[in-house]
Amino acid sequence: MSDSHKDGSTKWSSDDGQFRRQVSSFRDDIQKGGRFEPEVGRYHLVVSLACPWAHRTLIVRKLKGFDQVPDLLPVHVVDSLLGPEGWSFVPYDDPPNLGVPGTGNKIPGHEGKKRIRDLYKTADPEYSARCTVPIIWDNKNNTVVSNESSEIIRNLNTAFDDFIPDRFRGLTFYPEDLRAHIDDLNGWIYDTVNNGVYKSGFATAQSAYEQNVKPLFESLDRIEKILSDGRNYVVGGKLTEVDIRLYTTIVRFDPVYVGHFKCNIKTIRAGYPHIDRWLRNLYWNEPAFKDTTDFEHIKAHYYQSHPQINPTRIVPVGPLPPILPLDA
Ligand SMILES: N[C@@H](CCC(=O)N[C@@H](CS)C(=O)NCC(=O)O)C(=O)O
Repeated sequence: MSDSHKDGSTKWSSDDGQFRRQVSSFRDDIQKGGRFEPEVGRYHLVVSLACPWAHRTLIVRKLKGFDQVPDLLPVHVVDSLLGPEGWSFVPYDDPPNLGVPGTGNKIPGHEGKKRIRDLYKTADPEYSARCTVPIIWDNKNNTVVSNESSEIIRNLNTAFDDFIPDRFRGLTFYPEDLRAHIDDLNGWIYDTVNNGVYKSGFATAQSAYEQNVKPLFESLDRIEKILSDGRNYVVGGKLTEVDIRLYTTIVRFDPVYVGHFKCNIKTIRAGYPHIDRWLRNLYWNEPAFKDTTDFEHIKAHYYQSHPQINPTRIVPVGPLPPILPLDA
């Protein structure tokens, strides 16, 4: 199941003031016997640290131990600013405070490419849709394997199991026995929370905004209730893709979505004590979450990249701290 809308639209807003996310175009998997064979030194992950969809892939990459194998799936981080030309590669090699090895554009053979768009155009000269992150780049065939994060994170459960240390093999965040439950949660959390913050923030009509911000907070109420028995993971007593996908929205909520996207009925820290406890546990106790979360980059991106929402491009100082300590 993918997260994308099925309407094929490439527009980001429509006549009724509603934000519509485009359908992802590259939808392959890395798998034995397929077009994209698992190999070391062949695939690259291109991300923005600001993007919640890309953030999912960074978390799974780290949880699966790919960072322990040189050249397994190197990460390339774009500049925080999303300009009129789309995402561009950072002009320096090691931007500060990354938490992941940022190599800019050091994809062998493509060093001259300044923008994500240039990679998409290499993969498909006819490509005319938005050039989104994350992407998995195949440097053997010079193409994009996938630009759909929900499918990338599923694929990474197994794609490279032959190359990673033993303890990471077989580790999956979409276990067989929980699939029906995970699919159900993913469905409404994607629509009302992950994408709900965007639909609220990018609405260009009062009615469209209210039609999305209210269901967003109803879903947060529902999640708060699920977590109110003190559990650390949303489903099945273990870390699953539900936690990973929810985390990347919730960690951005108070620093960005409350202000920039007008999702301000409540904050997480003051209004949702159980969601906040769940969030702090993941951030402070699981390095894959903390090490891939860069609040400066996140705030800079949102507040500076959408002049239609924030024409001054001023980045707010708070909230301080961006996330509360574990024992708050
Ligand atoms: N369905 C995609 C959505 C990815 C997406 O929308 N990424 C945004 C950043 S948060 C993007 O790259 N936008 C670039 C643009 O609009 O030009 C996925 O989950 O992988």
